[in-house]
Amino acid sequence: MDREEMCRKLKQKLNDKRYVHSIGVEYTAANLAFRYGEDIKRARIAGLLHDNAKCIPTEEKLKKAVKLGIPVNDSEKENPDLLHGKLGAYYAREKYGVKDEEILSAIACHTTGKPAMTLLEKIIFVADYIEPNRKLIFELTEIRKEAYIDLDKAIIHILKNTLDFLDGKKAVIDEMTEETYKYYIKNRNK
Ligand code: DGI
Ligand code: FE
Ligand code: FE
Repeated sequence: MDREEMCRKLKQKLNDKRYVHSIGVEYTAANLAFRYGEDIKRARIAGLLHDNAKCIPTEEKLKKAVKLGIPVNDSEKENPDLLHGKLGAYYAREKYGVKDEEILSAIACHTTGKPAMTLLEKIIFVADYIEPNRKLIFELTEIRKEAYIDLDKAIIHILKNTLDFLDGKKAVIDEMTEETYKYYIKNRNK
Protein backbone atom coordinates (compact mmCIF):
# COMPACT_ATOMS: atom_id res chain seq x y z
CA MET A 1 0.00 0.00 0.00
CA ASP A 2 1.43 3.45 -0.84
CA ARG A 3 1.58 6.34 1.59
CA GLU A 4 -1.37 8.15 0.10
CA GLU A 5 -3.63 5.16 0.54
CA MET A 6 -2.39 4.63 4.10
CA CYS A 7 -3.17 8.26 4.92
CA ARG A 8 -6.65 8.03 3.45
CA LYS A 9 -7.41 4.95 5.51
CA LEU A 10 -5.82 6.32 8.68
CA LYS A 11 -7.81 9.54 8.43
CA GLN A 12 -11.04 7.55 8.60
CA LYS A 13 -9.90 5.79 11.77
CA LEU A 14 -8.60 8.77 13.74
CA ASN A 15 -9.92 12.13 14.94
CA ASP A 16 -8.24 15.23 13.48
CA LYS A 17 -5.96 15.80 16.44
CA ARG A 18 -4.70 12.23 16.39
CA TYR A 19 -4.17 12.33 12.64
CA VAL A 20 -2.11 15.52 12.90
CA HIS A 21 -0.10 13.89 15.73
CA SER A 22 0.55 10.85 13.51
CA ILE A 23 1.93 13.02 10.70
CA GLY A 24 4.11 14.76 13.31
CA VAL A 25 5.48 11.43 14.51
CA GLU A 26 6.09 10.36 10.90
CA TYR A 27 8.28 13.39 10.20
CA THR A 28 10.02 13.36 13.58
CA ALA A 29 10.83 9.67 13.10
CA ALA A 30 12.28 10.52 9.68
CA ASN A 31 14.47 13.19 11.29
CA LEU A 32 15.73 10.82 13.96
CA ALA A 33 16.37 8.28 11.19
CA PHE A 34 18.63 10.86 9.42
CA ARG A 35 20.46 11.45 12.67
CA TYR A 36 20.99 7.82 13.71
CA GLY A 37 21.16 6.07 10.35
CA GLU A 38 17.88 4.18 10.31
CA ASP A 39 16.02 3.51 7.08
CA ILE A 40 13.87 6.58 6.46
CA LYS A 41 11.00 4.84 4.73
CA ARG A 42 10.52 2.34 7.55
CA ALA A 43 10.71 5.06 10.17
CA ARG A 44 8.04 7.04 8.32
CA ILE A 45 5.64 4.10 7.98
CA ALA A 46 6.02 3.10 11.64
CA GLY A 47 5.54 6.72 12.75
CA LEU A 48 2.53 7.28 10.54
CA LEU A 49 0.75 4.12 11.66
CA HIS A 50 1.82 3.87 15.33
CA ASP A 51 -1.51 5.13 16.75
CA ASN A 52 -3.86 3.66 14.12
CA ALA A 53 -5.84 1.83 16.85
CA LYS A 54 -5.86 4.70 19.35
CA CYS A 55 -9.40 5.91 18.65
CA ILE A 56 -11.15 2.56 19.11
CA PRO A 57 -13.40 2.97 22.19
CA THR A 58 -11.66 1.75 25.36
CA GLU A 59 -13.79 -1.31 26.09
CA GLU A 60 -13.77 -2.27 22.40
CA LYS A 61 -9.97 -2.38 22.57
CA LEU A 62 -10.18 -5.06 25.23
CA LYS A 63 -12.85 -7.05 23.39
CA LYS A 64 -10.94 -6.94 20.12
CA ALA A 65 -7.65 -7.95 21.75
CA VAL A 66 -9.30 -10.97 23.42
CA LYS A 67 -11.03 -11.93 20.19
CA LEU A 68 -7.79 -11.71 18.22
CA GLY A 69 -5.89 -13.81 20.76
CA ILE A 70 -3.60 -10.95 21.79
CA PRO A 71 -2.29 -11.69 25.33
CA VAL A 72 -3.76 -9.21 27.82
CA ASN A 73 -2.08 -8.63 31.21
CA ASP A 74 -3.69 -7.23 34.38
CA SER A 75 -2.66 -3.63 33.80
CA GLU A 76 -4.05 -3.78 30.26
CA LYS A 77 -7.33 -5.16 31.63
CA GLU A 78 -7.43 -2.26 34.04
CA ASN A 79 -6.46 0.24 31.35
CA PRO A 80 -7.32 -1.18 27.90
CA ASP A 81 -6.04 1.96 26.14
CA LEU A 82 -2.59 0.47 26.68
CA LEU A 83 -3.56 -2.12 24.07
CA HIS A 84 -3.57 0.35 21.19
CA GLY A 85 0.03 -0.49 20.32
CA LYS A 86 -0.52 -4.24 20.05
CA LEU A 87 -3.82 -3.77 18.24
CA GLY A 88 -2.19 -1.20 16.00
CA ALA A 89 0.52 -3.68 15.01
CA TYR A 90 -2.18 -6.23 14.15
CA TYR A 91 -4.06 -3.74 11.94
CA ALA A 92 -0.86 -2.47 10.34
CA ARG A 93 -0.28 -6.02 9.15
CA GLU A 94 -3.84 -6.94 8.26
CA LYS A 95 -5.29 -3.65 7.01
CA TYR A 96 -2.30 -1.61 5.85
CA GLY A 97 -0.28 -4.43 4.33
CA VAL A 98 2.85 -3.91 6.46
CA LYS A 99 5.02 -7.03 6.42
CA ASP A 100 8.21 -5.67 7.99
CA GLU A 101 8.33 -7.27 11.46
CA GLU A 102 10.48 -4.50 12.88
CA ILE A 103 7.93 -1.88 11.91
CA LEU A 104 5.18 -3.98 13.48
CA SER A 105 7.11 -4.42 16.71
CA ALA A 106 7.92 -0.69 16.88
CA ILE A 107 4.18 -0.02 16.70
CA ALA A 108 3.40 -2.73 19.27
CA CYS A 109 5.79 -1.44 21.96
CA HIS A 110 5.55 2.33 21.40
CA THR A 111 3.64 3.14 24.62
CA THR A 112 5.65 1.24 27.26
CA GLY A 113 8.88 0.67 25.39
CA LYS A 114 10.68 -2.59 26.13
CA PRO A 115 14.15 -3.70 27.19
CA ALA A 116 16.77 -3.89 24.43
CA MET A 117 14.80 -1.99 21.80
CA THR A 118 16.01 -1.93 18.21
CA LEU A 119 16.99 1.44 16.76
CA LEU A 120 13.64 1.71 14.97
CA GLU A 121 11.71 0.90 18.15
CA LYS A 122 13.67 3.57 20.02
CA ILE A 123 13.05 6.12 17.30
CA ILE A 124 9.28 5.59 17.36
CA PHE A 125 9.16 5.61 21.16
CA VAL A 126 10.97 8.96 21.26
CA ALA A 127 9.33 10.54 18.18
CA ASP A 128 5.90 9.88 19.71
CA TYR A 129 6.86 11.93 22.76
CA ILE A 130 8.67 14.84 21.13
CA GLU A 131 6.75 15.47 17.89
CA PRO A 132 6.00 19.17 17.32
CA ASN A 133 2.24 19.02 17.93
CA ARG A 134 2.58 17.70 21.50
CA LYS A 135 1.60 20.31 24.02
CA LEU A 136 4.54 21.43 26.11
CA ILE A 137 4.74 18.74 28.77
CA PHE A 138 7.27 18.90 31.61
CA GLU A 139 10.88 19.14 30.36
CA LEU A 140 9.84 18.54 26.77
CA THR A 141 12.19 21.24 25.46
CA GLU A 142 15.14 19.47 27.08
CA ILE A 143 14.03 16.03 25.94
CA ARG A 144 13.75 17.31 22.35
CA LYS A 145 17.40 18.40 22.45
CA GLU A 146 18.56 15.20 24.10
CA ALA A 147 16.81 13.11 21.45
CA TYR A 148 19.28 14.38 18.83
CA ILE A 149 22.33 14.08 21.09
CA ASP A 150 21.85 10.87 23.06
CA LEU A 151 18.83 8.72 22.20
CA ASP A 152 19.09 6.46 25.28
CA LYS A 153 19.28 9.49 27.56
CA ALA A 154 16.06 10.78 26.02
CA ILE A 155 14.42 7.35 26.52
CA ILE A 156 15.33 7.33 30.21
CA HIS A 157 14.10 10.90 30.61
CA ILE A 158 10.76 10.10 28.93
CA LEU A 159 10.23 6.97 31.05
CA LYS A 160 11.12 8.86 34.23
CA ASN A 161 8.55 11.56 33.40
CA THR A 162 5.90 8.98 32.48
CA LEU A 163 6.45 6.99 35.69
CA ASP A 164 6.28 10.19 37.79
CA PHE A 165 3.15 11.29 35.95
CA LEU A 166 1.45 7.90 36.47
CA ASP A 167 2.53 7.82 40.12
CA GLY A 168 1.03 11.27 40.61
CA LYS A 169 -2.35 10.19 39.36
CA LYS A 170 -2.18 6.79 41.07
CA ALA A 171 -2.51 4.95 37.76
CA VAL A 172 -1.62 1.29 37.36
CA ILE A 173 1.91 1.08 36.00
CA ASP A 174 2.45 -1.60 33.39
CA GLU A 175 5.35 -3.86 34.30
CA MET A 176 6.86 -3.26 30.86
CA THR A 177 7.13 0.51 31.48
CA GLU A 178 8.92 -0.21 34.76
CA GLU A 179 11.16 -2.89 33.24
CA THR A 180 12.13 -0.69 30.32
CA TYR A 181 13.13 2.09 32.69
CA LYS A 182 15.25 -0.24 34.83
CA TYR A 183 16.85 -1.77 31.75
CA TYR A 184 17.93 1.58 30.29
CA ILE A 185 19.23 2.90 33.60
CA LYS A 186 21.52 -0.14 33.68
CA ASN A 187 22.31 -0.54 30.00
CA ARG A 188 22.40 2.98 28.63
CA ASN A 189 24.34 3.12 25.34
CA LYS A 190 25.50 -0.45 25.60
O1 DGI B 1 -0.87 7.35 22.12
P1 DGI B 1 -0.16 8.62 22.51
O2 DGI B 1 -0.97 9.51 23.39
O3 DGI B 1 0.42 9.35 21.34
O4 DGI B 1 1.12 8.20 23.40
P2 DGI B 1 1.37 6.79 24.13
O5 DGI B 1 1.04 5.67 23.23
O6 DGI B 1 2.77 6.87 24.66
O7 DGI B 1 0.34 6.79 25.30
C1 DGI B 1 0.49 7.76 26.31
C2 DGI B 1 -0.35 7.41 27.49
O8 DGI B 1 -0.04 6.12 27.97
C3 DGI B 1 -0.10 8.39 28.63
O9 DGI B 1 -1.35 8.85 29.10
C4 DGI B 1 0.58 7.57 29.68
C5 DGI B 1 0.09 6.20 29.36
N1 DGI B 1 1.00 5.15 29.83
C6 DGI B 1 2.27 4.89 29.47
N2 DGI B 1 2.77 3.89 30.20
C7 DGI B 1 1.78 3.50 31.03
C8 DGI B 1 0.64 4.30 30.81
N3 DGI B 1 -0.51 4.17 31.48
C9 DGI B 1 -0.59 3.25 32.41
N4 DGI B 1 -1.71 3.11 33.11
N5 DGI B 1 0.47 2.43 32.72
C10 DGI B 1 1.67 2.51 32.06
O10 DGI B 1 2.61 1.77 32.36
FE1 FE C 1 0.17 5.74 21.26
FE1 FE D 1 1.23 8.60 19.57
